[in-house]
Amino acid sequence: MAMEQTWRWYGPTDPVTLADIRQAGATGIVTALHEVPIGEVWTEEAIAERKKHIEIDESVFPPKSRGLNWSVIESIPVHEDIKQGLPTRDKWIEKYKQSIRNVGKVGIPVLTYNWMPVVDWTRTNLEMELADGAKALQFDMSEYIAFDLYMLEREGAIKDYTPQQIEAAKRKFESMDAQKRYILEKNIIAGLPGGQEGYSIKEFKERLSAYKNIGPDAYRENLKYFLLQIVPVAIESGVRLAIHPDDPPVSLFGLPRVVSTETDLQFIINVVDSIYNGLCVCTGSLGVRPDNDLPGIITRLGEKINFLHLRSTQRDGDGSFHEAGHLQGNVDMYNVIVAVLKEQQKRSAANRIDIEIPMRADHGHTILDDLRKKTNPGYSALGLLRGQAELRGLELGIERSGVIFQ
Ligand code: DNO
Repeated sequence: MAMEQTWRWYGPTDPVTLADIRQAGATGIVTALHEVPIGEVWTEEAIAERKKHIEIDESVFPPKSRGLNWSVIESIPVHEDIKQGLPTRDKWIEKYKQSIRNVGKVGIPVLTYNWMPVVDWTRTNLEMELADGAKALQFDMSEYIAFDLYMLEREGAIKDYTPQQIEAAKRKFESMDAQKRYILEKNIIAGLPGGQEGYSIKEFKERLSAYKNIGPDAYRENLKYFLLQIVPVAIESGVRLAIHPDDPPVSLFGLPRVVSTETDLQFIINVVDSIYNGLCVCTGSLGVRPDNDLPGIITRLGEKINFLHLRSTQRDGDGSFHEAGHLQGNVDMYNVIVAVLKEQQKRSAANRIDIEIPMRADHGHTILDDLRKKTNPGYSALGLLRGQAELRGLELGIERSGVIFQ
């Protein structure tokens, strides 16, 4: 039984169209109502209207099915007051619950969210040139530290780094001209596509200061509080939650991060033991840490996986990494897919309703014609098409080889 092939679509303004996605071989759409302000309720009408747009082509008469369905929401972002555990959080949690109920009414089965404070996924360079001329997303530790120390000038930041790291960051900073510094700032804090918000340096500093007294333990408790409130609603509504791991899976800017390791994931699923309180396993995010054993995580926590982001990262030393080809880099994609298919077999034997786990190829390289186009970083069509095709081929090979029955 194959995984469900999905594709992230950024909505009607995405340069990659629904027709393109169909041709790429995906049947599931992953998207969000990006226009709804963070924290506000997603209304049943707005969700239903977007679903209809995705699934039915009304530009022809009579309207016809596009052969796609909206199978995963990515994401409904969590309001900062909830993450910070402010007294106002209950008001925002009520709104989140209402969104879950509305998602359930319209019938979208999986809802992705993340618990990263202030910043969502973070990269320093969106155009790292690879040996074959393709471009990849990169997180360069020295650039990140250079930004933190010399551009943001975060109070106390110096304590977070070793003398060697500081020296390397200083050299990096001195080698950059004003344009390079501007781009670095933009990449880090202006917000990547699908991320939560963009900030100016001043706003960013204000956001960071709200976390001054919130360490990892308190931050984890805030997550627990949130889950205890929303999981029962997700169960009632038939919506399977999928928390996305931290990307990268380490603390940035002194902020707490609590969705980075297997122990973190275990904590989350233990809060309420239900398939509705599940995970989005992003192999590229978790794979940045050598202590995350991906096939092992999938085998041990498999029952709770509601969504998969399949991609690979290459560690470049010192916490730096770049996005590798989907079958290259540090992620053992063969054993990842073997573990996923074994999990699906178990689900099938248990007659579960969610046997085919939705997967999408994540973060492709920018290649071919897309190098001359304006694209969403990591989400240009051709690189993802290559990744999706490679993953699909690997999956078929594994299935046919019978290895999952051994
Ligand atoms: C980046 C994405 C993230 C992800 C959110 C989930 O490519 O993986 O932006 O959508 O963190 O809430």
